[in-house]
Amino acid sequence: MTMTTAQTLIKKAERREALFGVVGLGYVGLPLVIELARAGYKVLGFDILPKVVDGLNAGRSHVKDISDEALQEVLASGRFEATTDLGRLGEPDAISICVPTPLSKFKDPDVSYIQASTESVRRTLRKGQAVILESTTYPGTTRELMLPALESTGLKVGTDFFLSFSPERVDPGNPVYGTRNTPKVIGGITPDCLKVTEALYQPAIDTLVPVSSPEAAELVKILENTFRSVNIGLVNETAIVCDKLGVDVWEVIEAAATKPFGFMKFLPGPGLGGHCIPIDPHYLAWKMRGLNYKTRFIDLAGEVNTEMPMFWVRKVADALNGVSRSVRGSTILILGVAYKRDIDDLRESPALDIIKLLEQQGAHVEFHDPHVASYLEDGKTVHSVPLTAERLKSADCVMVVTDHTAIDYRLVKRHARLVVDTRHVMPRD
Ligand code: SAJ
Repeated sequence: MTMTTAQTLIKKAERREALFGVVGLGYVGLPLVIELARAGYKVLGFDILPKVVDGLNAGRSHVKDISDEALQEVLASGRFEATTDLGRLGEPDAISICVPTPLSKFKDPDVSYIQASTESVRRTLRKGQAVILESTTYPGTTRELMLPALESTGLKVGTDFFLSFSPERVDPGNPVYGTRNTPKVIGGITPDCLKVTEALYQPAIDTLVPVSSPEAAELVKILENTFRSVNIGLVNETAIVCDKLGVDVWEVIEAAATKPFGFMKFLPGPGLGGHCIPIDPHYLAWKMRGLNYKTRFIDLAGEVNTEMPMFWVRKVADALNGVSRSVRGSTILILGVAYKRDIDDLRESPALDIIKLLEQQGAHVEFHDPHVASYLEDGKTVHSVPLTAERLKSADCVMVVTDHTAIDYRLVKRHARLVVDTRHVMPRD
């Protein structure tokens, strides 16, 4: 009895004979490559950046969570090769698409990378291939945007090829949860799409969570990140409320967190950074606008979170005012510019907004970040300055924006004349 295409692919997966393709070798795609290779698959990685591909093939990882050693081990096993040649997308039996889904400057979803990848896959789509979209996107993208393109080849989904959505859940810098031990949600266009995708991921991921459709899987991811954005917005608003009432918001939150049920601790901060939390909820807001529904929580959380940089700049102005100084002409040292602690990523970092606001008010701003040596600001390179007693003493105000563990906060406390601490990390004794 001849096996169906689905059965053949499932067998190949069980025997680790399936060749796995991963499109997009960044902080999502590269960890997935490593786990797939460790599980026994041969993996062909695709990226549009030659320097990324060359670096990976030379055993150099550009992703903080993946060490060169882990990459070299996988290369030495002969189970990984990176290429820029998208014409080779006909080779893999499974293709995971892990490309960015940023916002356009009008805060609309920018699904151009998904479209470009889908087009590349379409060109070489063949019988027996499974395509899995991992990039966070609005509900409906898999069915409305990818499916028609792939079926325009004449191949039938669920029979000739398979299409699913399985959201990435990478938490950069998380020392406990990685790609293998984070449960993975999967939604297939057809039941066989789901079965095939489960068989393909099963060897590399400890726990799989099947759901009934790609839309459900797309919404799971958006709900996860909207949950964070809304709760961070709530504690940021609480920080503003406590400031007006002269109450310590961190004391209030720590005490609330002693409730053993029904409460989850989030902490106020300088605003919302990263490539996900500030962005993903707007994918849903955009989709629902098209259906005449206003997602008020998402929009309101976005408003509160984006006003936090200005809130903290006003705190700096108040602190300087307290010592009869103005922001204008003051030297302000920013500690930490990455969007969260112990990583080097600057995307959407509120530190950049804070620096811009302070400079607009005439301050001279320097920064120290142990993970960020420099970054490009309006075409010029700004370098991290060494954290020394002299530098601290000479600053009119020191502002903790990202609470990297590598920073010596006792040194800051000893020498800084004024400190504005947006992360409540300074020693309190
Ligand atoms: N933040 C706060 N207060 C908090 C928590 C976070 O102000 O209580 C800020 C952070 O400083 C950061 C931003 O929010 O600027 C996002 O922080 P994050 O901890 O959500 O970190 P991300 O965006 O790197 O990763 C998140 C994942 N994080 C966690 O679940 C802890 C997860 O939501 C997703 O897997 C990931 O986004 C993604 O790729 O979607």
